[in-house]
Amino acid sequence: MERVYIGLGSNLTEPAEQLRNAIKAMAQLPDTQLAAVSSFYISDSLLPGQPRYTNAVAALDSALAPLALLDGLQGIELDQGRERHERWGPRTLDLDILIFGERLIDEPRLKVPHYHMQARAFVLYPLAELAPDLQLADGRTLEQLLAACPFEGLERLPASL
Ligand code: PH2
Ligand code: MG
Ligand code: MG
Repeated sequence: MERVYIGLGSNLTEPAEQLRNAIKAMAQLPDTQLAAVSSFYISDSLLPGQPRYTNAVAALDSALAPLALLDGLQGIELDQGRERHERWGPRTLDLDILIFGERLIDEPRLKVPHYHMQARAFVLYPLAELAPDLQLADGRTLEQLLAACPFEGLERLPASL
């Protein structure tokens, strides 16, 4: 089993409900257990002109290989109506593998640690709820990343799951 952190995001069709459904679906993945879920957070889209996003981070313990887990997550995205049009377009559900155990992965379909997480408050703050002492496989600590990434613009929802 390896500890895996997943970033969840949605800005279409009842985003909080999309996240709750995705969490239930991830708990049903083969050889995988749901270990923890962060609070939900709302923030503006990085791309202007889109609805606001709801984001969260989930911790899984999984015996799946990274690409098998990615297949499972992409299946959940499709089940929940994900359509891929423009890059960074609005979406019903985005499931990103942020961290996979101690691994550094550099494959065409999958780069881990997730290459944008270092500068995104909507990833780092929910992740810090679950793993404040996390160290990335490349040596950086979550504490260092948080110090360079203001909480500004994030709204933490009191009731989430
Ligand atoms: N995801 C994007 C683009 N912009 N903005 C927020 N607030 N949250 C997201 O998850 C997000 C975004 C593409 O992955
Ligand atoms: Mg994303
Ligand atoms: Mg994605």
